[in-house]
Order: sequence, then structure tokens, then C-alpha cells
Amino acid sequence: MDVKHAFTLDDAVVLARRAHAGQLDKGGKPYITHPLRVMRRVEGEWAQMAAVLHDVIEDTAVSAADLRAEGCPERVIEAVIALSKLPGEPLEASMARAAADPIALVVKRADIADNRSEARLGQLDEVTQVRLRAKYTRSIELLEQYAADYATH
Ligand SMILES: [Mn+2]
Repeated sequence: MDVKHAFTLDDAVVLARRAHAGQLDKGGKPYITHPLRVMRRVEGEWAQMAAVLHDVIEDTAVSAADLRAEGCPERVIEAVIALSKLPGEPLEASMARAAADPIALVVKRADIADNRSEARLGQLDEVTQVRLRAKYTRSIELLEQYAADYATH
């Protein structure tokens, strides 16, 4: 009997853990703790899958084709692509793309919220904190501006 195993949230977590294995965040903690926190900040299975996988294409060797080969739902892959900054891409363009995809939008909001949380920023030196706070404030402003534009046009 051939029972095709449907891709679950657990599969997404295992895939993300494997992809980020050995990576550390700016505070020296295992990187995977960030996507896991972002996952807990969103609701719905696809959004949670996209959340735990949101940095996989941008920051690891895993590609969209690899996600597809693992059986990850196409809608989740689309959202992860929308969340993946291209090399050299301006912040405006990356926020516009995230805002245009409803799943990517909720994940990006949660991503920025986690990035600017005291738990995360507090581990960093003062100069880095100031720089990142400004970057995340600008990011959320752009994201919400594009989201509002898309909602009204
Ligand atoms: Mn992130």
C-alpha cells in the first residue's frame, strides 16, 4: 500500500532545524530559536510553516526546489520566496514583495517583532542596537505602507 505522507508542520520544523544547524544569531544563540519564535507568533498551518522556514532560502543552502522536493506546499514555498531578500536588493523592494503576499505579510510582521524584541536586541552592543532599531523601524514602516497601498488599490 502506498500512503503518501503529507507534509506537516513538524516536517517544516525538522527541515528548518537541519538547514540552520550550526548557525548562530548575532547574540551567539542557535539561529533556529529565531524562526521557532516567529512560528509561535503566527496562526494557521501555512503561515506557521512559512514562519519556521522564512530564512531558509535566504540564509542556508536549501532552495525553493529543495522545499518542493520535500513536499512542502506550493503556497508555503511562494510565501518563503516572497520573504527572501535578493542579493543587493533595496529594503523598499523586499518589503514591497513581502507586503504583496498575505502569508508573507503576517510572517514578516512577526519576524520584525521578534528581531526588535528586547530579548534579542538586549544581547547586542549599544552601537549595533541603535543601528538595528532604526533598520527595523524603517522596515515595519515600509511594510505597513505597502500593505495599506495594496489593500486600497
Ligand atoms: Mn528572520
